[in-house]
Amino acid sequence: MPVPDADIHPEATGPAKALVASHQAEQPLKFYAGWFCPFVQRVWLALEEKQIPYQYIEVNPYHKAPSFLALNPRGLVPTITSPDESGSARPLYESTVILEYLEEAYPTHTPALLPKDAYLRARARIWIDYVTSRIIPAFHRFLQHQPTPASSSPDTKQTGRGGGGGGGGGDELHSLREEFRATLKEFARELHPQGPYFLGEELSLVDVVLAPWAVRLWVFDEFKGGLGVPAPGEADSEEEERVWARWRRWVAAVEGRRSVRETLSERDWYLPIYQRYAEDKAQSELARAVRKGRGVP
Ligand SMILES: N[C@@H](CCC(=O)N[C@@H](CS)C(=O)NCC(=O)O)C(=O)O
Repeated sequence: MPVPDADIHPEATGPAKALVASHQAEQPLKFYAGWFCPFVQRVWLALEEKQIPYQYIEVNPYHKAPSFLALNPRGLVPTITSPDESGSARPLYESTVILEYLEEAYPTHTPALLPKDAYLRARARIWIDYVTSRIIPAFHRFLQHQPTPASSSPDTKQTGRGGGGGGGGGDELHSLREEFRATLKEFARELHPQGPYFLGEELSLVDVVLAPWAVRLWVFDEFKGGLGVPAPGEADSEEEERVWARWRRWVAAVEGRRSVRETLSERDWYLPIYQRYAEDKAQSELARAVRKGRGVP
């Protein structure tokens, strides 16, 4: 029986629809993607930024078609194939592995998304890992949290569209919100002082790996009563004010990036997907891993 997650709008909409349409022609590099998936968006951003020719192939990864499992035994998007010298397609998966591969396999395609300097490259990898191992699990713990019966009195109800108001879901929801916000704050403290990007004026893989979640932060307003990042002038201290101002500048920079805008679909089609997470009904590998207290699968 298909998992509830399989119920996904079958194709990209909005700006991403046009981009998909312009990448249907046969190309050596095949990009097995799902329009809705933030891990896919990471790879899509790099392909677009670097202008690497690719053929976009829409896959519903929850159907686990045997032909797709033959490429990626875990049946996850993103997956790519690239031909060897004899023309046989070689598969690769895991978004961060694919991103590193694109950097190495297409050295003449600029911009380079990792610094040339070995120290700076290693530091970038620390923060790429931080995004996947800290920020994304905290995003999902907060999003998937359900109130225990004792904490679900009517005034602390948290889910449902617009539910939660400024309120709650009780202490647990509050601390998961804090925990998630703390991961963002730690990231924001590491941003280049002027930026606007993580390493400075130029976009890098550190920005690319977090951007898809940054443009999905609206899900917390929609389902969990907000994220609680203080509005300008409302932070508790000068240091907080400075850190959150820098965070907002980073978000604005990635939101404004052409590659980010053009790889997004219409919000209405993301809503039912994120509602399943917000009600903790999703059965994806990611949802189950978070439920079991593990990290990103
Ligand atoms: N660690 C993987 C995660 C990819 C992933 O979880 N993709 C989701 C879609 S957003 C998927 O294919 N899910 C299918 C499933 O959970 O069965 C990566 O970085 O590429």
